[in-house]
Amino acid sequence: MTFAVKCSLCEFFMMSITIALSKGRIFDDTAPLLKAAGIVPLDDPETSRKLILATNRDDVRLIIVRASDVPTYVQYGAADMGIAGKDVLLEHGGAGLYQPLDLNIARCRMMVAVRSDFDYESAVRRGARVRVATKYLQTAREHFAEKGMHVDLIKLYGSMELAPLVGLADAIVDLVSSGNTLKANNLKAVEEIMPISSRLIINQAALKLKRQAIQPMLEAFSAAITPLTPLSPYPLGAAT
Ligand code: PRT
Ligand code: MG
Repeated sequence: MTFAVKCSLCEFFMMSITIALSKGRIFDDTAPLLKAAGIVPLDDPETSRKLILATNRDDVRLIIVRASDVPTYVQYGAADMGIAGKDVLLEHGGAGLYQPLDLNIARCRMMVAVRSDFDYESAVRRGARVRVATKYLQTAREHFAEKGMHVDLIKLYGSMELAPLVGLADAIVDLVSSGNTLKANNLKAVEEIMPISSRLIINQAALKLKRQAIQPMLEAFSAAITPLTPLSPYPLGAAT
């Protein structure tokens, strides 16, 4: 009897899946992919205060976390899988994570931007030491090292666009999507570092132990991905 109970609990554990997601653009773009995999949350994360959301499937639940915390929950196995931006994954480093799919969602670009009146090209030519504010220290460090530029990096947690306006930094490294935030703050993009999209991430141990449950989801996600249309070049240098 005890053995039978233990076994069914154990089977349920082996088959049940926790998916870590962040609210906002990632959730919005993920909902159709989840639906394609037959998963529909029972509450709307935008209006619900619940951090654990049940779904129409007894064996699948969603946890709602900060975008930058998704890889940490998956790395330590508190979630079996999750969806995170490449920006976030580069900063995290990807330890313990399997990254099988680029979902082509929440697309944007990682860019260097400065005040419209700042002559970035001349500062680079002169070898001036440029002060750069960003939330993306790893990515920024690598980018400027590749260019052979000496920069002082200042870590911020948000609203990077403000930094050049109040003299905290000469430049920022931030994500740009429509360009409207740069425009509204009298900034211009001067370099594109890389295109960004969100990836499916899976805990490496969960992939082995729960393959039976994970594999069909992986296939459903994969089939539902919209093919990648290349982003058109972003206008650099011009005050946007
Ligand atoms: O907001 P919070 O501090 O909780 O975390 P977060 O900003 O990391 O989360 P969220 O939900 O805003 O973003 C989640 C993921 O969406 C990011 O990790 C990116 O992979 C992706 N993404 C896609 C973006 C953007 N586009 C984007 N435009 N993330 C942020 N932005 C911001 C950008 O930082 C800038 O402030 O939007 C502003 C620029 O937008 P435009 O349209 O004015 O150019
Ligand atoms: Mg945000």
